[in-house]
Amino acid sequence: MSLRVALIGYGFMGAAHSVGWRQAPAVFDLPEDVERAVLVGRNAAAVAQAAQKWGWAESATDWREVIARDDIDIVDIVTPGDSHAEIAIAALDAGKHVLCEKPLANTVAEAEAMTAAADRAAQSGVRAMVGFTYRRVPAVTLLRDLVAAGKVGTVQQVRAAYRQDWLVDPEMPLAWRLQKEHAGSGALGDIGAHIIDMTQFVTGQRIASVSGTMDTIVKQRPLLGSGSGLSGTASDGYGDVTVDDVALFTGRLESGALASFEATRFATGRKNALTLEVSGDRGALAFDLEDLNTLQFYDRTAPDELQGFTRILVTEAEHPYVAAWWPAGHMLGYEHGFVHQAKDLVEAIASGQDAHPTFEEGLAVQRVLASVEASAVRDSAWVDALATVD
Ligand code: SOE
Repeated sequence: MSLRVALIGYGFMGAAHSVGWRQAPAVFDLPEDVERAVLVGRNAAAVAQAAQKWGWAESATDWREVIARDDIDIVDIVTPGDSHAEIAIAALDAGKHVLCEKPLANTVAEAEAMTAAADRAAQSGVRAMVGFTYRRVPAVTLLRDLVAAGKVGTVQQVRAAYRQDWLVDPEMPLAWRLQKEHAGSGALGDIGAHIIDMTQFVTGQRIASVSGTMDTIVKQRPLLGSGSGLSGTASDGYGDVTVDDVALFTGRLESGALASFEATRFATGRKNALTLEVSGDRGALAFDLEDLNTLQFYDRTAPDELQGFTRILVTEAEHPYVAAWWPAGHMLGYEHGFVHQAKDLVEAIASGQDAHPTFEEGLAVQRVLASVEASAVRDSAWVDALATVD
């Protein structure tokens, strides 16, 4: 049998997910085959062209019609955040497995409704997963495994940063990611969500409370003229930026350990720099996305003459996901996370297991995002992130 996928959206993430769906059955021995059935988008000519380029059998313009089809098993949502809830809930109610891009929603209320729909659908074996793809970089999965195995001992502090610089140019047009009604928030929800999820994933703990501050550095930008997404060109008029450019926040994990976070689109010179460091009483682990095939490990229990960070080359067959790829020392890249994501979802569907990160885990991230925003408007007061609503 094969699982037939409908992908809704065809921007940057549409390309990345298409690679994932194409490569997963070619590289891994999946329990079910995968078919790239339909690519959905609003512009008929553009979506047809993308479907042909990325190997989708068909294209369509109406996601509701596609979801109603009996021959679709998985609905993969890569649209802007303002349509995640409507599409995901409709797909789950129609009995389709769902993969939804991060952050799960634009608000906690939407994420709660989506999680309730996922819980209902789970009773008939339907799976719902959020696309926090970086969990599936082998070095990040290994980091999580090593923390769980006690290699750093008790986690005492976490340092996380996700830094980009694509907004430093004030003439960069007012794309959907800069509009609250479409994106929910700015750097916070787009890239801060990744480091929140990664912190909760690698420590196995939720972020219980936060104190944060946010800033919008360029407050007006040229309206989008021709083009779309982030690659459009500017027109003459200007409009207000309604989201954050920078979010800085501190969190306390459930254990009480402190974690610091920086999410910014104004880190001049930093293109896609994500770093995560976990410090414990026995050792430390550090990950850097710009060097994603490696993990740094410091073992405090090693003899004095061997003290120092060790660079683990995460390309051994014993490392997560790696055995199916190339011999040791042959590197993986950004796109492999999307392949691993497709593989893990197919395996969860076939085995009847939860597909992590579940919508419940996506909702937990959403509560942290809302808590940072709530804290920022209250002079950085500490906000309980476990129960936060909008
Ligand atoms: C844009 O900031 C973006 O594409 C994010 O939306 C992705 O989640 C991240 O992988 C790269 O940067």
